[in-house]
Amino acid sequence: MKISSKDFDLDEVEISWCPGCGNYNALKVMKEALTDLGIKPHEFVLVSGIGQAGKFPHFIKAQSFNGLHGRYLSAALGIKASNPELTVIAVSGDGCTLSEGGNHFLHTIRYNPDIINVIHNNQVYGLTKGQASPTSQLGFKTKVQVFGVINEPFNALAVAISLNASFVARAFVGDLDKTKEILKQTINHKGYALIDLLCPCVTFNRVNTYQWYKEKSFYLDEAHDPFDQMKAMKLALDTDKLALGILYKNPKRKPYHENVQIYNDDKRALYQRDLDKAKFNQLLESFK
Ligand SMILES: Cc1ncc(C[n+]2csc(CCOP(=O)(O)OP(=O)(O)O)c2C)c(N)n1
Ligand code: SF4
Ligand SMILES: [Mg+2]
Repeated sequence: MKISSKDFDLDEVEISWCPGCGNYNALKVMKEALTDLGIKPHEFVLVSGIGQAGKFPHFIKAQSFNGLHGRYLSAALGIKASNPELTVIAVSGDGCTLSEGGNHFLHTIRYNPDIINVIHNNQVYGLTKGQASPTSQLGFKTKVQVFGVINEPFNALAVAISLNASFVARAFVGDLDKTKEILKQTINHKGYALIDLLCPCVTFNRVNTYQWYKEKSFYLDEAHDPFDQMKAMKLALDTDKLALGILYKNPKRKPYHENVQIYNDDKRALYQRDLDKAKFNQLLESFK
């Protein structure tokens, strides 16, 4: 049966984001990308942390898991590893992913689970009312950082490329059509697929606005070779001109679940297997 983006709507839910928040476009684009790819609500799981972006699964019909702040990626890895049939999409903010969850971010890239990681990057802590996040730019003033941010911003794309992540992309929610195409490629990738989604916070970040991102960004064209790690790194390190599109792909990495012993001889998801009671009892005995 053909699906439409309305199949992902939750009728009785009131969306609590501010009018104009970039998260609305992120939600719209996600529903449309899933529709185009024919992924039905029961075939994917949305996993999130805490924050405005972390509310994402509350506003879309899907199976979902709302984890702890900064801890959503390990839940996503576990879900995919126990049921590789599911499409697992992990969504959270720049703060949740790169500050509270910085350690999990690094090691998830190393594990290379077959998940999609969407960072709604608004360069601020939105939910807690506008403190600087790890991606806030130098000099960004807030009620806490009254003299402006003094720490160098965390460059998620450069870090991911340096760790040889299997897929690294950037998109801007101000451009729905192109973002949808980039997101579809991200979802289709096999292995850890990161998309840094520039997603303005219209209430607490009056510097990095829709207009600011529009002026600062440009699209990669066909001349860009996404398999060239050094060129991708150069693009990621350029924070004056923000490259949009697929920056880097590493075809050499196998997804995590294909490397673990439990799937060597039996490709079935864990839920499809019978419990081996003898082995289970043996395990329990071993703890006595
Ligand atoms: C362990 C922990 N530390 C801090 C908080 C408070 N907290 C909740 S959301 C948030 C910031 C979220 O910022 P970000 O991830 O960028 O998401 P946004 O709201 O901007 O979408 C913080 C600090 C918390 N809930 N748990
Ligand atoms: S505070 Fe910012 S991130 Fe949160 S809903 Fe409002 S505009 Fe969006
Ligand atoms: Mg944020």
